[in-house]
Amino acid sequence: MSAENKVILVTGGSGLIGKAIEEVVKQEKQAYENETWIFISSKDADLCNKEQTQKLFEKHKPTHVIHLAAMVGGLFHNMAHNLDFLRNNLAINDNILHTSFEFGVKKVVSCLSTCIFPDKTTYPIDETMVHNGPPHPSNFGYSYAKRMIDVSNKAYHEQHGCMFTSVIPCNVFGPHDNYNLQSSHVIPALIRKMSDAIERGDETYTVFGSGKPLRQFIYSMDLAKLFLWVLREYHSVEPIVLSVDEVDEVSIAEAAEVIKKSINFKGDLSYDTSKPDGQYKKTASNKKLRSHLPNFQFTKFEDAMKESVQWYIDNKDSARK
Ligand code: NAP
Ligand code: GFB
Repeated sequence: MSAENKVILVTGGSGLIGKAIEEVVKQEKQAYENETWIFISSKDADLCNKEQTQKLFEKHKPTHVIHLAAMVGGLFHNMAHNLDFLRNNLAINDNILHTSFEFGVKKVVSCLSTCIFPDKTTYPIDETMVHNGPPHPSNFGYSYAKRMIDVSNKAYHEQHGCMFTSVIPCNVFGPHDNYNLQSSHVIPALIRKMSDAIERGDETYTVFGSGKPLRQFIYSMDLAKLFLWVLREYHSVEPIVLSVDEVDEVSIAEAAEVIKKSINFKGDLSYDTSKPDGQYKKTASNKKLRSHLPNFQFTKFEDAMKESVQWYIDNKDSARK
């Protein structure tokens, strides 16, 4: 980005990824003194509400927006609330994109997810395949709302020349995650539940599902660095996958074993196959990212897990539960 003063509004700033971006911005503050960063939560504005969104933009007059705010959840939360995920995220996304257009925001970077890709597909999945068929039934509400971001970005670009783009992260984990067991993703759920099992002195812990599904997990701090690169150096409306390499894909069972080791749970893990597995795999190619950043180093999964577990242990009383 050029040197003139910028005001970067981060919606969803209080969440897992928002907090990681805030941490990285703090670390690099000296480098970008012409940037003012504003991290907001739903307490600052309910972005489902157009008027509150408008007031937020009037207050901060952002020149750039990183749009993270969304109704977000794991497999079980999505399965139980597909309509809410659809309506809330359609409303939030339309309010942010249209208000950004009305205020002449120079660039908006929004967030899709590798879980919105077609359920029946060839692998690895890449950015060109987002709309090539229906998503997995477990989270169709969230998926269609997210896909409409990409459609909207292209419409704003075609009709008004807006630089509205999006990134497609794989599954994310790290400090400041959501540990509420009704809505959380698998990694924070297992961290919290294994921590509780240790406190109770349990000798076994039951992981939901077969443990066989495969996932690519990116550490939130790595994703934050990539988000900043997209904001400053990526100038296309086409989405870009931000994921670890395909070889780094692990099974839920392997992830559970890494959590077990990191948190030092001495008991045995068992698997409750009466619980749903969700998507078996959603292997994404990060070839496009690698063509721009061939040498980007992802944090080793075990090291990132140790940091995430330690953060939870140090902050379990204040963590989002
Ligand atoms: P998160 O930890 O659940 O945080 C969600 C954020 O959105 C919070 O800051 C929340 O504010 C805000 N928010 C929710 N509803 C809002 C509303 N109506 N008005 C204003 N703010 C609202 O989410 P995350 O995991 O950081 O995800 C951030 C983005 O990445 C989302 O767009 C998500 O779809 C995407 N993504 C996440 C993953 C993942 O594995 N986590 C993977 C791929 C893509 P409060 O704190 O006030 O509730
Ligand atoms: O992170 P997760 O809930 O979502 O992972 P997805 C679900 C997988 O982990 C399933 C297993 O195979 C579950 O059976 N699992 C085991 C658990 N124990 C647990 C547990 O205690 N809690 C949870 N949540 N899972 C989501 C999408 O899919 O990916 C969302 O539904 C979102 O829309 C997210 O995009 C990134 O990876 O299956």
